[in-house]
Amino acid sequence: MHRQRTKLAKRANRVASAVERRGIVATYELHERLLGNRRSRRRFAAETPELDETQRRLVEALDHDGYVTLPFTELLDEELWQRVERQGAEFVVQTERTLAEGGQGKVRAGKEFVVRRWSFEGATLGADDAWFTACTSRRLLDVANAYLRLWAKLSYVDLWYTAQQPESDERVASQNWHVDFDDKHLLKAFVYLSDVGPESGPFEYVPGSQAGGNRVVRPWVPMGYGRVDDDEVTARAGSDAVATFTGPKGTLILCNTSGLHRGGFATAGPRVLATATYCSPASLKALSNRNYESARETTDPVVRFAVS
Ligand SMILES: O=C(O)CCC(=O)C(=O)O
Repeated sequence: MHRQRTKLAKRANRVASAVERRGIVATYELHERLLGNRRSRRRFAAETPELDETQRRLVEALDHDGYVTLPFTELLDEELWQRVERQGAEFVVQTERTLAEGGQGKVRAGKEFVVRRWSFEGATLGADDAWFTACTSRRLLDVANAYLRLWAKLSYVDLWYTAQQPESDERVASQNWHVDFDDKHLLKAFVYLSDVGPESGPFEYVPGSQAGGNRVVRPWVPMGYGRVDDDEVTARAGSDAVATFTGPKGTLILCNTSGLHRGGFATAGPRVLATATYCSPASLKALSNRNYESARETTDPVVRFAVS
């Protein structure tokens, strides 16, 4: 009797999850085709940003490969870089102190190897926050909007300290190949705040594997399929297909993570970076949450849209 009830409960749960999933997928499609994204595409088309040569080059590379990389100071100025670098150094001191005292810092369940500056604790960020200033600059935002062909939302802003771990550990969570399932109109920015070599958990990507790209391994679907095995990536994309982003401190990577990516398996020392996510208004995340409150005072409608 008890076993029968357990079986029934499991079945009911499965049905409920399938219904919920269908609801989420339908909501995404509705916002993608009719609601939020249509409005945001119209706004973009009415006021297409004027890009300079560097920005145009970035958008072209993103269109073709789904990623591009360059020194931070080729897009944004040296003074801002120095502020971001200082912010990173302070975060490292604070994090290493916490870890030395036996604390864990701000981590998310299942991804304890990444200590976050803000995580999802509702930070209030303004002009005094260097990385937030970079993320809300028109230089970067215009690239995101021009690539996504709409006014994007800035849904996540953070600093990450990826802790060193033994080589014998198994890769877990985002250390494995996966695609982000909450939106196909995605642009993530990563700025290395430590030198990143092959053993420091470099970010990796399969160029062209982004939604609509020329090397799609599996078509993108909202709520997706999580992890993809190494064998499938090699078999379908080819063993030479992977771009591994080693690079010095100050390297900026822009990437559409609706494509296959992984990173953060740092065995030679910690990896420190600043990260941000630009997405469309239809993103399952933008519809539900953002990890900060903006205290940035601006009358610029493009920036206001991104942070609201
Ligand atoms: O830590 C990394 O390099 C991977 C990050 C990642 O998977 C993501 O931001 O979606």
